[in-house]
Amino acid sequence: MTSPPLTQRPAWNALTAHGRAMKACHLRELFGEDPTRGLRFHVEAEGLYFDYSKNLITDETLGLLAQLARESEVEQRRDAMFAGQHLNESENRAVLHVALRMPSYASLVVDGVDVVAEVHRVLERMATFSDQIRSGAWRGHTNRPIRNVVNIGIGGSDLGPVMAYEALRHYAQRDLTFRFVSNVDATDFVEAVRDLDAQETLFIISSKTFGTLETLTNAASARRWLIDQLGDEAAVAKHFVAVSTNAAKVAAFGIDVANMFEFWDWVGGRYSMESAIGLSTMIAIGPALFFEMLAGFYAMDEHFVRTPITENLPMLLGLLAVWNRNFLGFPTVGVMPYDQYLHRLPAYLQQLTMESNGKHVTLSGDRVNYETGPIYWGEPGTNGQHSFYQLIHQGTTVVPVDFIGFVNSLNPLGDHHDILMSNVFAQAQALAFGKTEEELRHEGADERALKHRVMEGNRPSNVILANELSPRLLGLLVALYEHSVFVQGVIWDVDSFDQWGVELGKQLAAGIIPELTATDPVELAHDSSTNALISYYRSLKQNGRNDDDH
Ligand code: G6Q
Repeated sequence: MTSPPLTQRPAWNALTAHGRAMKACHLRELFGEDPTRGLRFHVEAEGLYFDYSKNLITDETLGLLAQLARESEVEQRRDAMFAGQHLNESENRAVLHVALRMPSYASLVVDGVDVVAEVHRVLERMATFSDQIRSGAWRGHTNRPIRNVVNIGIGGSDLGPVMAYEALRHYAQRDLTFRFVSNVDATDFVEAVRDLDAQETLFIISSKTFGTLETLTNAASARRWLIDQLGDEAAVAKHFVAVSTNAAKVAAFGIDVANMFEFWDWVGGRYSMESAIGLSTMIAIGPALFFEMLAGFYAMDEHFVRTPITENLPMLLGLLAVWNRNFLGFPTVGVMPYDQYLHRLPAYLQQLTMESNGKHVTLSGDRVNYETGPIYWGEPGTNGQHSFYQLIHQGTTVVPVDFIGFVNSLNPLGDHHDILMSNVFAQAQALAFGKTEEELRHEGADERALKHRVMEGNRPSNVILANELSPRLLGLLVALYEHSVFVQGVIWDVDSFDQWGVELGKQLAAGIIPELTATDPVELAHDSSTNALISYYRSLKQNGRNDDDH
Protein backbone atom coordinates (compact mmCIF):
# COMPACT_ATOMS: atom_id res chain seq x y z
CA MET A 1 0.00 0.00 0.00
CA THR A 2 1.39 3.37 -1.01
CA SER A 3 -1.08 5.53 0.91
CA PRO A 4 -0.03 6.95 4.30
CA PRO A 5 -1.04 5.15 7.53
CA LEU A 6 -4.81 5.38 8.04
CA THR A 7 -4.82 8.01 10.78
CA GLN A 8 -2.57 10.25 8.69
CA ARG A 9 -4.85 10.33 5.65
CA PRO A 10 -6.51 13.75 5.22
CA ALA A 11 -9.98 12.21 4.95
CA TRP A 12 -9.49 10.35 8.23
CA ASN A 13 -8.79 13.56 10.06
CA ALA A 14 -11.66 15.38 8.39
CA LEU A 15 -14.00 12.50 9.25
CA THR A 16 -12.83 12.52 12.87
CA ALA A 17 -13.81 16.18 13.22
CA HIS A 18 -16.99 15.66 11.23
CA GLY A 19 -17.91 12.64 13.39
CA ARG A 20 -17.69 14.79 16.51
CA ALA A 21 -20.11 17.29 14.97
CA MET A 22 -22.49 14.60 13.73
CA LYS A 23 -22.76 13.06 17.20
CA ALA A 24 -24.65 16.19 18.20
CA CYS A 25 -27.24 15.69 15.41
CA HIS A 26 -30.40 13.65 15.58
CA LEU A 27 -31.96 11.71 12.73
CA ARG A 28 -35.21 13.49 13.54
CA GLU A 29 -33.57 16.79 12.60
CA LEU A 30 -31.84 15.40 9.52
CA PHE A 31 -35.12 14.04 8.18
CA GLY A 32 -36.92 17.22 9.21
CA GLU A 33 -34.48 19.41 7.30
CA ASP A 34 -34.69 17.42 4.08
CA PRO A 35 -37.99 15.81 3.15
CA THR A 36 -36.34 13.99 0.23
CA ARG A 37 -33.69 12.35 2.41
CA GLY A 38 -35.29 8.91 2.35
CA LEU A 39 -35.11 8.84 -1.42
CA ARG A 40 -31.79 10.58 -1.84
CA PHE A 41 -29.88 8.17 0.37
CA HIS A 42 -30.84 5.01 -1.38
CA VAL A 43 -29.40 2.94 -4.21
CA GLU A 44 -31.24 0.48 -6.37
CA ALA A 45 -29.12 -1.98 -8.31
CA GLU A 46 -29.33 -5.58 -9.49
CA GLY A 47 -32.76 -5.96 -7.94
CA LEU A 48 -31.66 -4.76 -4.50
CA TYR A 49 -33.10 -1.66 -2.90
CA PHE A 50 -30.64 -0.33 -0.33
CA ASP A 51 -31.93 2.41 1.98
CA TYR A 52 -29.15 3.93 4.04
CA SER A 53 -30.91 7.19 4.86
CA LYS A 54 -31.32 6.26 8.53
CA ASN A 55 -27.59 6.51 9.15
CA LEU A 56 -26.22 9.54 10.95
CA ILE A 57 -24.78 11.01 7.77
CA THR A 58 -25.02 14.01 5.47
CA ASP A 59 -23.77 14.63 1.94
CA GLU A 60 -20.54 15.83 3.51
CA THR A 61 -20.13 12.49 5.31
CA LEU A 62 -20.57 10.60 2.08
CA GLY A 63 -18.11 12.84 0.27
CA LEU A 64 -15.50 12.35 2.97
CA LEU A 65 -16.04 8.59 3.10
CA ALA A 66 -15.59 8.40 -0.67
CA GLN A 67 -12.43 10.46 -0.27
CA LEU A 68 -11.23 8.04 2.41
CA ALA A 69 -11.86 5.14 0.02
CA ARG A 70 -9.81 6.88 -2.66
CA GLU A 71 -6.99 7.80 -0.28
CA SER A 72 -6.99 4.17 0.90
CA GLU A 73 -6.76 2.98 -2.72
CA VAL A 74 -9.80 0.76 -2.34
CA GLU A 75 -10.45 0.72 -6.08
CA GLN A 76 -6.85 -0.21 -6.89
CA ARG A 77 -6.91 -3.00 -4.30
CA ARG A 78 -10.24 -4.22 -5.66
CA ASP A 79 -8.77 -4.35 -9.17
CA ALA A 80 -5.70 -6.13 -7.84
CA MET A 81 -7.93 -8.77 -6.23
CA PHE A 82 -9.80 -9.34 -9.48
CA ALA A 83 -6.47 -9.60 -11.32
CA GLY A 84 -5.29 -12.39 -9.02
CA GLN A 85 -2.55 -10.54 -7.15
CA HIS A 86 -1.42 -12.06 -3.86
CA LEU A 87 -3.47 -9.85 -1.55
CA ASN A 88 -3.36 -12.40 1.25
CA GLU A 89 0.08 -11.26 2.27
CA SER A 90 0.61 -13.26 5.45
CA GLU A 91 -0.05 -16.48 3.52
CA ASN A 92 1.31 -15.17 0.19
CA ARG A 93 -1.80 -16.21 -1.73
CA ALA A 94 -4.11 -14.79 -4.35
CA VAL A 95 -7.65 -14.05 -3.20
CA LEU A 96 -9.83 -15.25 -6.00
CA HIS A 97 -13.27 -16.27 -4.82
CA VAL A 98 -14.45 -13.90 -7.56
CA ALA A 99 -13.09 -16.37 -10.12
CA LEU A 100 -15.49 -19.00 -8.77
CA ARG A 101 -18.43 -17.17 -10.32
CA MET A 102 -16.95 -15.90 -13.55
CA PRO A 103 -18.83 -17.21 -16.59
CA SER A 104 -17.24 -20.01 -18.60
CA TYR A 105 -16.37 -17.69 -21.50
CA ALA A 106 -14.20 -15.53 -19.20
CA SER A 107 -10.53 -16.20 -18.66
CA LEU A 108 -8.23 -15.26 -15.82
CA VAL A 109 -4.65 -16.44 -15.89
CA VAL A 110 -3.05 -16.48 -12.46
CA ASP A 111 0.40 -17.84 -11.74
CA GLY A 112 0.33 -19.36 -15.26
CA VAL A 113 -3.04 -21.15 -14.96
CA ASP A 114 -6.44 -20.18 -16.40
CA VAL A 115 -8.36 -20.45 -13.17
CA VAL A 116 -11.77 -19.90 -14.79
CA ALA A 117 -11.29 -22.99 -16.96
CA GLU A 118 -10.35 -24.96 -13.83
CA VAL A 119 -13.42 -23.68 -11.99
CA HIS A 120 -15.76 -24.75 -14.78
CA ARG A 121 -14.10 -28.14 -15.14
CA VAL A 122 -14.96 -28.83 -11.49
CA LEU A 123 -18.43 -27.29 -11.79
CA GLU A 124 -19.19 -29.66 -14.66
CA ARG A 125 -18.09 -32.65 -12.59
CA MET A 126 -20.22 -31.44 -9.70
CA ALA A 127 -23.19 -31.04 -12.04
CA THR A 128 -22.85 -34.57 -13.39
CA PHE A 129 -22.57 -36.00 -9.91
CA SER A 130 -25.47 -33.91 -8.55
CA ASP A 131 -27.70 -35.06 -11.40
CA GLN A 132 -26.78 -38.67 -10.66
CA ILE A 133 -27.72 -38.30 -7.00
CA ARG A 134 -30.91 -36.35 -7.72
CA SER A 135 -32.14 -38.79 -10.35
CA GLY A 136 -31.27 -41.86 -8.31
CA ALA A 137 -28.80 -43.03 -10.96
CA TRP A 138 -25.98 -43.10 -8.39
CA ARG A 139 -26.46 -46.30 -6.46
CA GLY A 140 -25.20 -47.10 -3.01
CA HIS A 141 -23.30 -50.24 -2.11
CA THR A 142 -26.51 -52.28 -1.90
CA ASN A 143 -27.86 -50.80 -5.14
CA ARG A 144 -30.27 -48.45 -3.41
CA PRO A 145 -30.51 -44.81 -4.54
CA ILE A 146 -29.14 -42.08 -2.25
CA ARG A 147 -31.81 -40.34 -0.17
CA ASN A 148 -29.69 -38.67 2.52
CA VAL A 149 -26.77 -36.32 2.09
CA VAL A 150 -24.61 -35.55 5.13
CA ASN A 151 -22.04 -32.77 4.80
CA ILE A 152 -19.22 -33.12 7.30
CA GLY A 153 -17.09 -29.98 7.65
CA ILE A 154 -16.54 -27.07 10.01
CA GLY A 155 -16.14 -23.29 9.79
CA GLY A 156 -16.00 -22.24 6.17
CA SER A 157 -16.62 -25.84 5.11
CA ASP A 158 -19.90 -25.92 7.02
CA LEU A 159 -21.42 -22.47 7.52
CA GLY A 160 -21.77 -21.72 3.80
CA PRO A 161 -23.32 -25.09 2.93
CA VAL A 162 -25.75 -25.06 5.85
CA MET A 163 -26.71 -21.41 5.36
CA ALA A 164 -27.25 -21.89 1.61
CA TYR A 165 -29.24 -25.10 2.08
CA GLU A 166 -31.53 -23.44 4.61
CA ALA A 167 -31.81 -20.28 2.49
CA LEU A 168 -32.72 -22.22 -0.65
CA ARG A 169 -34.68 -25.04 0.94
CA HIS A 170 -37.76 -23.85 -0.95
CA TYR A 171 -35.99 -24.83 -4.19
CA ALA A 172 -34.56 -28.12 -2.87
CA GLN A 173 -35.49 -31.58 -4.07
CA ARG A 174 -37.74 -32.52 -1.21
CA ASP A 175 -37.30 -36.28 -1.29
CA LEU A 176 -33.65 -35.82 -0.33
CA THR A 177 -32.71 -35.26 3.31
CA PHE A 178 -29.76 -32.99 4.12
CA ARG A 179 -27.83 -32.94 7.37
CA PHE A 180 -24.77 -30.92 8.36
CA VAL A 181 -22.31 -32.18 10.94
CA SER A 182 -19.63 -29.81 12.18
CA ASN A 183 -19.02 -30.07 15.91
CA VAL A 184 -16.54 -32.61 17.22
CA ASP A 185 -19.05 -33.16 20.03
CA ALA A 186 -20.26 -36.65 19.08
CA THR A 187 -23.82 -35.54 19.72
CA ASP A 188 -23.75 -33.65 16.45
CA PHE A 189 -22.91 -36.75 14.42
CA VAL A 190 -25.01 -39.20 16.44
CA GLU A 191 -28.15 -37.08 16.24
CA ALA A 192 -27.59 -36.35 12.54
CA VAL A 193 -27.52 -40.01 11.50
CA ARG A 194 -29.72 -41.72 14.10
CA ASP A 195 -32.73 -41.99 11.79
CA LEU A 196 -30.80 -42.48 8.54
CA ASP A 197 -30.42 -45.71 6.61
CA ALA A 198 -26.75 -46.18 5.73
CA GLN A 199 -27.69 -47.87 2.46
CA GLU A 200 -29.19 -44.60 1.27
CA THR A 201 -26.70 -42.16 2.82
CA LEU A 202 -23.94 -40.19 1.13
CA PHE A 203 -21.26 -38.43 3.17
CA ILE A 204 -19.56 -35.38 1.72
CA ILE A 205 -16.34 -34.77 3.63
CA SER A 206 -15.65 -31.08 3.11
CA SER A 207 -12.27 -29.83 4.19
CA LYS A 208 -9.94 -27.52 2.36
CA THR A 209 -6.88 -28.89 4.13
CA PHE A 210 -8.26 -32.33 4.98
CA GLY A 211 -6.31 -31.89 8.17
CA THR A 212 -8.94 -30.40 10.48
CA LEU A 213 -9.29 -32.54 13.59
CA GLU A 214 -13.03 -32.05 14.05
CA THR A 215 -13.83 -32.99 10.46
CA LEU A 216 -11.47 -35.95 10.35
CA THR A 217 -12.85 -37.25 13.66
CA ASN A 218 -16.42 -36.98 12.40
CA ALA A 219 -15.45 -38.48 9.04
CA ALA A 220 -13.80 -41.45 10.77
CA SER A 221 -16.94 -42.01 12.87
CA ALA A 222 -19.09 -41.78 9.74
CA ARG A 223 -16.92 -44.36 8.08
CA ARG A 224 -17.19 -46.73 11.06
CA TRP A 225 -20.96 -46.18 11.22
CA LEU A 226 -21.33 -47.01 7.54
CA ILE A 227 -19.13 -50.08 7.65
CA ASP A 228 -20.85 -51.33 10.83
CA GLN A 229 -24.23 -50.94 9.17
CA LEU A 230 -23.31 -52.39 5.79
CA GLY A 231 -20.71 -54.88 6.97
CA ASP A 232 -18.27 -54.18 4.17
CA GLU A 233 -15.26 -51.83 3.87
CA ALA A 234 -15.88 -51.61 0.14
CA ALA A 235 -19.11 -49.67 0.83
CA VAL A 236 -17.00 -46.52 1.40
CA ALA A 237 -16.51 -46.14 -2.38
CA LYS A 238 -20.18 -45.46 -3.08
CA HIS A 239 -21.02 -43.54 0.10
CA PHE A 240 -18.14 -41.10 0.56
CA VAL A 241 -17.00 -38.20 -1.57
CA ALA A 242 -14.54 -35.49 -0.61
CA VAL A 243 -14.27 -31.78 -1.29
CA SER A 244 -10.73 -30.59 -0.74
CA THR A 245 -7.54 -29.04 -2.07
CA ASN A 246 -5.49 -31.92 -0.69
CA ALA A 247 -5.70 -35.04 -2.87
CA ALA A 248 -2.95 -36.89 -0.96
CA LYS A 249 -4.78 -36.64 2.36
CA VAL A 250 -8.11 -37.55 0.76
CA ALA A 251 -6.52 -40.72 -0.63
CA ALA A 252 -4.86 -41.46 2.71
CA PHE A 253 -8.28 -41.30 4.38
CA GLY A 254 -9.51 -43.94 1.95
CA ILE A 255 -11.60 -41.90 -0.48
CA ASP A 256 -10.84 -42.54 -4.14
CA VAL A 257 -9.60 -39.24 -5.64
CA ALA A 258 -11.97 -39.95 -8.54
CA ASN A 259 -14.65 -39.07 -5.98
CA MET A 260 -12.94 -35.86 -4.91
CA PHE A 261 -14.14 -32.42 -5.99
CA GLU A 262 -11.33 -30.00 -6.02
CA PHE A 263 -10.83 -26.38 -5.09
CA TRP A 264 -7.74 -24.26 -4.65
CA ASP A 265 -5.65 -22.47 -2.06
CA TRP A 266 -6.77 -19.11 -3.46
CA VAL A 267 -10.28 -19.77 -2.11
CA GLY A 268 -10.54 -18.87 1.58
CA GLY A 269 -12.74 -21.16 3.67
CA ARG A 270 -15.25 -18.42 4.47
CA TYR A 271 -15.32 -17.42 0.80
CA SER A 272 -15.93 -20.93 -0.53
CA MET A 273 -19.68 -21.63 -0.53
CA GLU A 274 -19.92 -21.35 -4.31
CA SER A 275 -16.88 -23.60 -4.93
CA ALA A 276 -17.05 -27.40 -4.65
CA ILE A 277 -17.72 -26.75 -0.95
CA GLY A 278 -21.22 -25.99 -2.27
CA LEU A 279 -21.68 -29.55 -3.54
CA SER A 280 -24.50 -30.18 -1.05
CA THR A 281 -26.17 -26.97 -2.24
CA MET A 282 -25.94 -28.11 -5.84
CA ILE A 283 -27.37 -31.52 -5.01
CA ALA A 284 -30.22 -29.84 -3.15
CA ILE A 285 -31.26 -27.26 -5.75
CA GLY A 286 -29.81 -28.80 -8.92
CA PRO A 287 -27.09 -27.48 -11.22
CA ALA A 288 -29.30 -25.01 -13.11
CA LEU A 289 -30.29 -23.09 -9.98
CA PHE A 290 -26.74 -23.34 -8.63
CA PHE A 291 -25.59 -21.58 -11.80
CA GLU A 292 -28.26 -18.94 -11.18
CA MET A 293 -26.78 -18.40 -7.73
CA LEU A 294 -23.34 -17.99 -9.34
CA ALA A 295 -24.85 -15.47 -11.77
CA GLY A 296 -26.10 -13.48 -8.76
CA PHE A 297 -22.61 -13.45 -7.25
CA TYR A 298 -21.17 -12.40 -10.61
CA ALA A 299 -23.71 -9.60 -11.06
CA MET A 300 -22.64 -8.11 -7.72
CA ASP A 301 -18.96 -8.55 -8.66
CA GLU A 302 -19.57 -6.63 -11.86
CA HIS A 303 -21.48 -3.95 -10.00
CA PHE A 304 -18.65 -3.65 -7.47
CA VAL A 305 -16.05 -3.28 -10.22
CA ARG A 306 -17.94 -0.92 -12.51
CA THR A 307 -19.93 1.44 -10.29
CA PRO A 308 -18.71 4.77 -8.89
CA ILE A 309 -18.14 4.72 -5.14
CA THR A 310 -21.26 6.60 -4.02
CA GLU A 311 -23.57 4.43 -6.16
CA ASN A 312 -21.75 1.21 -5.36
CA LEU A 313 -23.60 -1.06 -2.94
CA PRO A 314 -20.64 -2.88 -1.34
CA MET A 315 -18.64 0.36 -1.18
CA LEU A 316 -21.49 2.13 0.61
CA LEU A 317 -22.20 -0.74 2.97
CA GLY A 318 -18.51 -0.99 3.82
CA LEU A 319 -17.93 2.75 4.17
CA LEU A 320 -20.97 3.17 6.40
CA ALA A 321 -19.65 0.34 8.58
CA VAL A 322 -16.33 2.20 8.89
CA TRP A 323 -18.19 5.42 9.70
CA ASN A 324 -20.21 3.74 12.44
CA ARG A 325 -17.22 1.88 13.83
CA ASN A 326 -14.46 4.45 13.75
CA PHE A 327 -16.11 7.85 13.80
CA LEU A 328 -19.27 7.25 15.80
CA GLY A 329 -17.69 4.53 17.96
CA PHE A 330 -20.33 1.80 17.65
CA PRO A 331 -18.73 -1.55 18.50
CA THR A 332 -21.24 -3.96 17.00
CA VAL A 333 -23.62 -4.55 14.07
CA GLY A 334 -26.88 -6.51 14.19
CA VAL A 335 -27.93 -8.39 11.05
CA MET A 336 -31.64 -9.14 11.10
CA PRO A 337 -33.09 -11.03 8.15
CA TYR A 338 -36.88 -10.89 8.12
CA ASP A 339 -37.07 -14.22 6.35
CA GLN A 340 -37.10 -17.55 8.12
CA TYR A 341 -35.13 -19.20 5.31
CA LEU A 342 -32.23 -16.85 6.12
CA HIS A 343 -32.06 -17.92 9.75
CA ARG A 344 -28.43 -19.06 9.40
CA LEU A 345 -27.33 -15.93 7.54
CA PRO A 346 -26.26 -14.07 10.71
CA ALA A 347 -24.01 -17.00 11.70
CA TYR A 348 -22.58 -17.08 8.21
CA LEU A 349 -21.93 -13.34 8.18
CA GLN A 350 -20.44 -13.54 11.64
CA GLN A 351 -17.66 -15.71 10.28
CA LEU A 352 -17.30 -13.74 7.06
CA THR A 353 -16.96 -10.41 8.83
CA MET A 354 -15.25 -11.28 12.10
CA GLU A 355 -12.77 -13.83 10.79
CA SER A 356 -11.86 -11.46 7.97
CA ASN A 357 -11.49 -8.17 9.82
CA GLY A 358 -10.95 -9.22 13.43
CA LYS A 359 -7.27 -8.19 13.13
CA HIS A 360 -4.96 -6.02 15.17
CA VAL A 361 -2.01 -5.44 12.86
CA THR A 362 -1.68 -3.76 9.47
CA LEU A 363 -0.46 -5.56 6.37
CA SER A 364 3.07 -4.52 7.26
CA GLY A 365 2.68 -5.88 10.78
CA ASP A 366 2.29 -2.67 12.77
CA ARG A 367 -0.19 -2.58 15.67
CA VAL A 368 -3.21 -0.59 14.54
CA ASN A 369 -4.10 2.56 16.50
CA TYR A 370 -7.80 2.48 15.56
CA GLU A 371 -10.65 0.03 15.88
CA THR A 372 -11.07 -2.70 13.24
CA GLY A 373 -13.84 -5.26 12.64
CA PRO A 374 -17.00 -4.79 14.72
CA ILE A 375 -18.88 -7.65 16.36
CA TYR A 376 -21.54 -9.04 14.03
CA TRP A 377 -24.51 -10.97 15.33
CA GLY A 378 -28.19 -11.38 14.67
CA GLU A 379 -31.34 -13.42 14.52
CA PRO A 380 -34.25 -13.53 12.14
CA GLY A 381 -37.14 -11.15 12.66
CA THR A 382 -39.59 -10.90 14.16
CA ASN A 383 -38.23 -13.28 16.82
CA GLY A 384 -35.46 -10.93 17.93
CA GLN A 385 -38.02 -8.22 18.62
CA HIS A 386 -39.35 -10.25 21.50
CA SER A 387 -35.98 -10.54 23.12
CA PHE A 388 -32.82 -8.48 22.60
CA TYR A 389 -34.36 -5.62 20.62
CA GLN A 390 -35.11 -4.10 24.01
CA LEU A 391 -31.43 -3.24 24.35
CA ILE A 392 -31.26 -2.01 20.76
CA HIS A 393 -34.11 0.41 21.42
CA GLN A 394 -33.34 1.56 24.93
CA GLY A 395 -29.97 0.22 26.03
CA THR A 396 -26.84 2.30 26.46
CA THR A 397 -24.98 0.63 23.57
CA VAL A 398 -25.99 1.81 20.13
CA VAL A 399 -26.27 -1.13 17.72
CA PRO A 400 -26.51 -0.24 14.02
CA VAL A 401 -28.79 -2.78 12.34
CA ASP A 402 -28.97 -4.22 8.84
CA PHE A 403 -32.56 -5.23 8.11
CA ILE A 404 -33.06 -7.61 5.19
CA GLY A 405 -36.53 -8.29 3.80
CA PHE A 406 -38.46 -9.34 0.71
CA VAL A 407 -41.49 -7.94 -1.04
CA ASN A 408 -42.90 -11.36 -1.84
CA SER A 409 -42.96 -14.40 0.39
CA LEU A 410 -42.09 -17.83 -0.95
CA ASN A 411 -44.88 -19.11 1.27
CA PRO A 412 -47.74 -16.66 0.85
CA LEU A 413 -50.25 -17.45 3.54
CA GLY A 414 -52.98 -15.10 4.68
CA ASP A 415 -51.55 -11.80 5.87
CA HIS A 416 -48.38 -13.24 7.43
CA HIS A 417 -46.07 -11.49 5.03
CA ASP A 418 -47.50 -7.99 5.38
CA ILE A 419 -47.34 -8.40 9.16
CA LEU A 420 -43.73 -9.54 8.90
CA MET A 421 -42.65 -6.69 6.65
CA SER A 422 -44.57 -4.02 8.54
CA ASN A 423 -42.26 -4.89 11.40
CA VAL A 424 -39.16 -4.19 9.31
CA PHE A 425 -40.38 -0.73 8.44
CA ALA A 426 -41.67 -0.03 11.94
CA GLN A 427 -38.51 -1.17 13.70
CA ALA A 428 -36.22 0.90 11.48
CA GLN A 429 -38.54 3.85 12.01
CA ALA A 430 -38.66 3.46 15.79
CA LEU A 431 -34.89 3.07 16.03
CA ALA A 432 -34.31 6.25 14.04
CA PHE A 433 -36.97 8.53 15.45
CA GLY A 434 -37.77 7.07 18.84
CA LYS A 435 -40.56 8.47 20.94
CA THR A 436 -40.36 11.63 23.03
CA GLU A 437 -41.96 12.40 26.38
CA GLU A 438 -44.27 14.87 24.67
CA GLU A 439 -45.45 12.29 22.17
CA LEU A 440 -46.09 9.79 24.93
CA ARG A 441 -48.00 12.35 26.98
CA HIS A 442 -50.02 13.25 23.93
CA GLU A 443 -50.88 9.56 23.54
CA GLY A 444 -52.11 9.56 27.12
CA ALA A 445 -49.33 7.41 28.54
CA ASP A 446 -49.33 6.88 32.31
CA GLU A 447 -47.09 9.55 33.91
CA ARG A 448 -45.42 7.01 36.19
CA ALA A 449 -44.06 5.05 33.22
CA LEU A 450 -43.30 8.04 31.05
CA LYS A 451 -39.51 8.13 31.50
CA HIS A 452 -39.29 4.39 31.06
CA ARG A 453 -41.19 4.50 27.82
CA VAL A 454 -39.10 7.20 26.14
CA MET A 455 -37.17 6.00 23.09
CA GLU A 456 -34.27 8.28 22.36
CA GLY A 457 -34.06 7.12 18.77
CA ASN A 458 -31.09 8.23 16.66
CA ARG A 459 -30.08 4.61 16.21
CA PRO A 460 -28.88 3.91 12.69
CA SER A 461 -30.01 1.14 10.38
CA ASN A 462 -29.80 0.02 6.77
CA VAL A 463 -32.72 -1.64 5.02
CA ILE A 464 -32.06 -4.04 2.16
CA LEU A 465 -35.15 -5.02 0.18
CA ALA A 466 -35.53 -7.37 -2.75
CA ASN A 467 -38.41 -8.93 -4.61
CA GLU A 468 -38.10 -12.47 -3.33
CA LEU A 469 -35.50 -14.89 -2.05
CA SER A 470 -34.03 -16.80 -5.00
CA PRO A 471 -30.69 -18.48 -5.72
CA ARG A 472 -29.64 -15.39 -7.69
CA LEU A 473 -30.64 -13.13 -4.82
CA LEU A 474 -28.64 -15.19 -2.34
CA GLY A 475 -25.57 -14.85 -4.57
CA LEU A 476 -26.08 -11.09 -4.78
CA LEU A 477 -26.49 -10.76 -1.04
CA VAL A 478 -23.46 -12.83 -0.07
CA ALA A 479 -21.25 -11.06 -2.62
CA LEU A 480 -22.52 -7.71 -1.31
CA TYR A 481 -21.30 -8.57 2.18
CA GLU A 482 -18.06 -10.14 0.93
CA HIS A 483 -17.12 -6.97 -0.90
CA SER A 484 -18.26 -4.76 1.93
CA VAL A 485 -15.89 -6.69 4.20
CA PHE A 486 -13.18 -6.19 1.58
CA VAL A 487 -13.72 -2.42 1.51
CA GLN A 488 -13.48 -2.24 5.30
CA GLY A 489 -10.37 -4.40 5.36
CA VAL A 490 -8.60 -2.25 2.78
CA ILE A 491 -9.37 0.92 4.73
CA TRP A 492 -8.16 -0.64 7.96
CA ASP A 493 -5.13 -1.97 6.06
CA VAL A 494 -5.51 -5.47 7.52
CA ASP A 495 -5.17 -8.90 5.91
CA SER A 496 -8.85 -9.85 5.54
CA PHE A 497 -7.93 -13.26 4.19
CA ASP A 498 -5.83 -14.92 6.86
CA GLN A 499 -7.07 -16.37 10.17
CA TRP A 500 -4.18 -17.01 12.53
CA GLY A 501 -6.49 -16.87 15.52
CA VAL A 502 -8.37 -19.88 14.12
CA GLU A 503 -5.13 -21.72 13.42
CA LEU A 504 -4.12 -21.24 17.06
CA GLY A 505 -7.18 -23.20 18.18
CA LYS A 506 -6.23 -26.01 15.84
CA GLN A 507 -2.83 -26.34 17.56
CA LEU A 508 -3.65 -25.74 21.20
CA ALA A 509 -6.00 -28.64 21.82
CA ALA A 510 -3.59 -31.05 20.19
CA GLY A 511 -1.20 -30.71 23.15
CA ILE A 512 -3.92 -31.40 25.73
CA ILE A 513 -5.68 -34.36 24.09
CA PRO A 514 -3.04 -36.91 25.22
CA GLU A 515 -3.30 -35.58 28.77
CA LEU A 516 -7.04 -36.23 28.80
CA THR A 517 -6.86 -39.66 27.20
CA ALA A 518 -3.83 -41.08 29.04
CA THR A 519 -4.67 -43.78 31.59
CA ASP A 520 -1.37 -43.50 33.47
CA PRO A 521 -0.74 -40.52 35.76
CA VAL A 522 0.50 -37.53 33.73
CA GLU A 523 2.66 -34.65 34.74
CA LEU A 524 0.90 -31.39 33.90
CA ALA A 525 3.05 -28.39 33.10
CA HIS A 526 0.45 -25.74 32.25
CA ASP A 527 -0.60 -22.76 34.32
CA SER A 528 -2.25 -23.60 37.65
CA SER A 529 -5.79 -23.05 36.36
CA THR A 530 -5.39 -25.33 33.34
CA ASN A 531 -3.65 -27.94 35.50
CA ALA A 532 -6.50 -27.91 38.01
CA LEU A 533 -9.18 -28.16 35.32
CA ILE A 534 -7.45 -31.07 33.62
CA SER A 535 -6.92 -32.85 36.96
CA TYR A 536 -10.59 -32.42 37.86
CA TYR A 537 -11.65 -33.74 34.46
CA ARG A 538 -9.33 -36.74 34.75
CA SER A 539 -10.40 -37.64 38.27
CA LEU A 540 -14.10 -37.50 37.46
CA LYS A 541 -13.61 -39.38 34.23
CA GLN A 542 -11.72 -42.12 36.06
CA ASN A 543 -14.61 -42.48 38.49
CA GLY A 544 -16.88 -43.18 35.55
CA ARG A 545 -20.23 -41.66 34.68
CA ASN A 546 -22.17 -40.55 37.72
CA ASP A 547 -25.68 -41.96 37.73
CA ASP A 548 -26.91 -38.98 39.76
CA ASP A 549 -26.18 -36.76 36.76
CA HIS A 550 -29.00 -38.08 34.62
C1 G6Q B 1 -12.26 -20.06 7.09
C2 G6Q B 1 -11.40 -20.61 8.12
C3 G6Q B 1 -11.96 -21.81 8.84
C4 G6Q B 1 -11.92 -23.10 8.04
C5 G6Q B 1 -12.18 -24.27 8.96
C6 G6Q B 1 -12.17 -25.59 8.23
O1 G6Q B 1 -11.98 -19.10 6.40
O2 G6Q B 1 -10.15 -20.85 7.62
O3 G6Q B 1 -13.28 -21.59 9.28
O4 G6Q B 1 -12.85 -23.06 7.00
O5 G6Q B 1 -11.23 -24.27 9.98
O6 G6Q B 1 -10.98 -25.82 7.56
P1 G6Q B 1 -10.86 -26.98 6.52
O7 G6Q B 1 -11.81 -26.71 5.40
O8 G6Q B 1 -9.44 -26.99 6.08
O9 G6Q B 1 -11.26 -28.25 7.22
